[in-house]
Amino acid sequence: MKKKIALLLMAAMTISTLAACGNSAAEQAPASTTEEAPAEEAAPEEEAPAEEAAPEEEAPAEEAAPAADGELITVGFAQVGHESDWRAANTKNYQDTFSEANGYELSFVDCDNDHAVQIETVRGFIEQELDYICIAPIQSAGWDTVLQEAQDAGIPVLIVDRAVDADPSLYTTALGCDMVAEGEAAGNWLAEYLNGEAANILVIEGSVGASATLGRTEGFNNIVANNSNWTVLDSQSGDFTQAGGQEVMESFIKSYSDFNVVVCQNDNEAYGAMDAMDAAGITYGVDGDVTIISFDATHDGLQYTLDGKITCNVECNPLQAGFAEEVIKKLEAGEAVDAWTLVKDEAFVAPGIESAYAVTMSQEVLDGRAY
Ligand code: GZL
Ligand code: ZN
Repeated sequence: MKKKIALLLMAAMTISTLAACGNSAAEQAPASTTEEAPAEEAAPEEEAPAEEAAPEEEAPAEEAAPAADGELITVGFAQVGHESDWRAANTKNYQDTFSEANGYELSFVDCDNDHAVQIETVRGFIEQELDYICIAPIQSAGWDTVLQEAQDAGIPVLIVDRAVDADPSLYTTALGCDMVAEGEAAGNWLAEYLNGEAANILVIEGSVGASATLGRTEGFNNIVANNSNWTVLDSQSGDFTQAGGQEVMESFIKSYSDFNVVVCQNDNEAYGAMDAMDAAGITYGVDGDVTIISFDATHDGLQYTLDGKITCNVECNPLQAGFAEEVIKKLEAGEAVDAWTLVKDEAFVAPGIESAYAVTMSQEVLDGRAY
């Protein structure tokens, strides 16, 4: 019943559910299937003049494969934004999975890295009485109130990709990678690689307050603590973007001259850092003065790893929509769901490096990747 009302509401809705962030159309991920023509174009009471009346036979609406009870399952997805290649892969995976052909009506909103927009987006999903709400939280803090509102409205919430700093009883399930473990994997590999050599480390962190940033920083620092001849010279946020990575690396180069390790908390920041080091004539990679560690292991990031430019790349698999769909199918069937689903990942290192903590890159490994 809820779905029927929601669908009617959406049909009546005259505002587009395109990304609420006001960014350029080019930036917005493709609209979901629930975007509506703006109000001024919708004139339901007007009848098309007789001569233009549609032929008696209406072309049948494209039949979507209905869900079990014959209706589309309505899913809202409040996505972080479009800050990185990883995010683009994650967004595409959700749009491919929660398609009408698969029995879903997806309301996708790109929240453009703006926490306030993301909160209002979730409130909008609650008002539309969607069947399920997925949230990839831009930041961990500030979620209790709106999660309580969703729970009061009886709408199951899936926290996906990143984590929220809220009482777990306020949402149905969470899924994603273990960011602390990713940070520790990077540190453990570095200790193995340096084999006792000292390290002066610069860290380009991800977006402030994101669980991916907090976790990777915590995990890596757990290993720094075990290596007395390692020094973290500085740690600044590059906001998970290439421009941010370049900007922070440029400022680091102005302030520090004795660093031999740069940790970038995602591939796009690493691309920016490499641009900055190129411009400054600083060499990096397996044959350079600076060892770069990156996270995400996207296709381009692994190409740089294969080329020996990024020496170690710790994966965080963006293809997570299938896990979210599994949860929704179980809930539709009235089955219990796990509170937490871990999305497994691994680390990769440049050719010629053998490691207990990482897979050695080859063209075959790169060609075998799904993203
Ligand atoms: C990790 C994800 C992070 C990626 C970045 O699960 O949240 O956000 O590492 C992305 O590329 O911006
Ligand atoms: Zn934008």
